[in-house]
Amino acid sequence: MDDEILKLLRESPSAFLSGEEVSRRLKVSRTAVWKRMKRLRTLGYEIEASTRSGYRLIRSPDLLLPSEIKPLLKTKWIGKTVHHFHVLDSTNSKAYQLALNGADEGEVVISESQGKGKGRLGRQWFSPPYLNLYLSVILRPKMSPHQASLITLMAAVATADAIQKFSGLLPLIKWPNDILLGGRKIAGLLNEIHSETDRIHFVILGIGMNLNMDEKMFPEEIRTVATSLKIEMGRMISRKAFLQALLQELEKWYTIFMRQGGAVILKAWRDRAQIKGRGVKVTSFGETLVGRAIDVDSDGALILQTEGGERRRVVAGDIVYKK
Ligand code: BT5
Repeated sequence: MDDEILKLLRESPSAFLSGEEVSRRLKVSRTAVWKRMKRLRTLGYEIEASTRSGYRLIRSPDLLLPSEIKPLLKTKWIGKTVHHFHVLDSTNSKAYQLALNGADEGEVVISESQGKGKGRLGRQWFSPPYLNLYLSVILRPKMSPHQASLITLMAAVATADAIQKFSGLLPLIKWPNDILLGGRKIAGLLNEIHSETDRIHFVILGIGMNLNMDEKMFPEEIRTVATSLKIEMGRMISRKAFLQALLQELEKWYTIFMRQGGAVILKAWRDRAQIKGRGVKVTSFGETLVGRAIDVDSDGALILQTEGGERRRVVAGDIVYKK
C-alpha cells in the first residue's frame, strides 16, 4: 500500500490530497491512511499534513520502492516487475522461490537489508540497511546448464561497466565474481541455477554492491579489503540512479550474450580482468595451488600453470594475486 499512496501523492505534487480521497481510492479507512502516512514518515518521507486540506508530499528519501525506481528505468524488460522489501534473509532465496512459482524473466527482487545475505560456499554478505544495493534478477536463458557460468561472467562485465559509466573510475574483475575498485572489493555476484540435465529452468543473478558505506561501517575483518562507491568518489551516491545504470547494463549485456553467444562475453571479461600471466594462489575445494594464470576458458574455468609446471583447470575457488 505504501507504493499506492505515494503514487497518489505524486499525481498532484503541489496540491493537497484529502485523507477522504485517499481512503476512497484505496478502499481503506481514514485511520488506515493516517497510520500509513505515519509509517512513511518513519521511512524518511517528508509529508505535510493539514487537518483541513489533507496530505502533501514534500520530499522522498532514497528508497528503492518500485514507484521510486520505475520512472527512472530505461530498460525494456528487466525491472518491469520489482518486488521490494525492507528486510529479507536473502534476495536470492526470495527470487528463487518466486521463480519456482512461475515469476517471469526480468523480475527483480530488491531488499533494503538482508539478515542472511549469501556469499559463495556458505559465506555471508554484509548487508546493512538503506546504504547499498542487494538485488536478484530472475533470468530464463534458453541454454544448457554447462554454459551457466558465462552468465556470472556476463553479470560481472555489466556491473563493472555500470560502475565505470556512473563514476568514471576503472573497476577490475577478479575471478570468478568479485568487482574491485582501487584493489578492494566493491561488489560480489552470486548466481544460483535451477536446471535439469540439458535445460536451465532459471538463473537467479544476485548482486551485492556497496554504495554509501563509510570505511568504519564495515566489519573489522573486511575493512581493509572492501570499499564503497562513496569512499571511492568522495560523495553520497543516489542508489536509485546507480540501480538504473546497473539494470540497463545488465539488460544490454544479457541481450548481447543471447544474440551473439559467449565469445563476446569472454572477450569483454578478459579485457576487464587482465588476469593472463598474473601470479596467483588459488584455493579450491581445500586444495591450494600456486602458479600463473593462463586464461579463462569458454565455460568460465580458470586455467593455471602451477609452479610444478602442471596445467590445471579450476572450476570454483578463490584467488589471491601474488606479486
Ligand atoms: C560474493 O561471495 O561475493 C557474492 C556476494 C553476493 C551478494 C548478493 S546480495 C544480493 C544477493 N542475495 C544474496 O543473498 N546474495 C546476493 P564470496 O565471493 O563468497 O565473498 C564473500 C566474502 O566477501 C565474505 O566472506 C567477506 O570476506 C566478503 N564480504 C562480505 N560482505 C561484504 C561486503 N558488503 N563488501 C565487501 N566484501 C564483503
